Amino acid sequence: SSTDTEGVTPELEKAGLLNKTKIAEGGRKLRKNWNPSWVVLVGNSLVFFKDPKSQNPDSWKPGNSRPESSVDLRGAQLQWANDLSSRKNVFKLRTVTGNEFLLQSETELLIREWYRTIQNVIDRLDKE
Ligand code: I3S
Repeated sequence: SSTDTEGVTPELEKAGLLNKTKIAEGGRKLRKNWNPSWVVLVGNSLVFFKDPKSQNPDSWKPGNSRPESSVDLRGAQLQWANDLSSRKNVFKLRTVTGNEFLLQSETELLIREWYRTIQNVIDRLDKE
């Protein structure tokens, strides 16, 4: 975004602990490997941290902690995916590059909030 290029820190939308597994890379199916992940929604990106030390509100700021990976939400798609797992409260995030992730929480309210917040970002980017 323009704020990035100006060196302004983008806005933190949401952060929390979810269970995550990547199920496809560039359209190629991957074997599931569920792990807890500290997930941070900031600007146009969903950023994943595996280090529990990263679980503080400032961890996502540049230089504060090294993310495991980061997903560009522009053009991404979200869908509920209870058919893709025996786990409950699961949704799938698919990026334009064909990377697919499942995100899950034991708490229905929590996963609903994540779904709604990420969808809002995707919708905002679609309109730009
Ligand atoms: O959709 P799948 O393939 O049944 O997913 C399960 C398996 O990937 C399993 O791994 P292995 O087949 O490598 O042992 C995982 O341990 C499970 O967690 C996967 O299923 P869930 O329903 O948890 O997404």
